[in-house]
Amino acid sequence: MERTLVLVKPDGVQRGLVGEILKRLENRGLKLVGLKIVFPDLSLAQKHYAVHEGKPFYEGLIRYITSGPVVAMVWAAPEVITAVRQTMGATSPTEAAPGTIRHDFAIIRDRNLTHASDSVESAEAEIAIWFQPDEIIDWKMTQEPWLLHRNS
Ligand code: 3AN
Repeated sequence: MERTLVLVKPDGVQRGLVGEILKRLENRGLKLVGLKIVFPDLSLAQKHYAVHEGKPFYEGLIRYITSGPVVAMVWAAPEVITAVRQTMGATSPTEAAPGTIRHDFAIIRDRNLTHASDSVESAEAEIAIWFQPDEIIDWKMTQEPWLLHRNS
């Protein structure tokens, strides 16, 4: 099943929004298969944001993500990458649709609370950066038939 990495970044943790973000993803019927709190060091931050290296905002991004604890999660579901990015909203909170996390809880792009993988390839690479394989739990959701079974 498709998987994605979600981070509640230091602003989300400091503002006490971990539960709210987790609840919204749980409410969508996604399966939580990995969860931990991490204080990212420089090396972890550089690996995570390697695609942005050299961009004008890179140094600030690294300072932001290493400025406090981050809650890292892995969620699984069909089309989970699209579903989670939809729940997060656009990168800039003022462009994010009402009802999305970034619209409802943030106001500027540089404090936009969350990260979510943008493709299957980046999801798998990012999960490997943040989690050891034995930290991912494969479990059967009892409500799965009511969420995922197709009619044909
Ligand atoms: P998203 O988190 O929506 O996937 P990315 O991965 O493109 O967005 O960007 C990662 C982070 O880099 C964003 N959360 C944002 O804070 C920052 N960022 C992206 N584009 C810019 C930009 N043009 N100027 C400043 N910061 C940016």
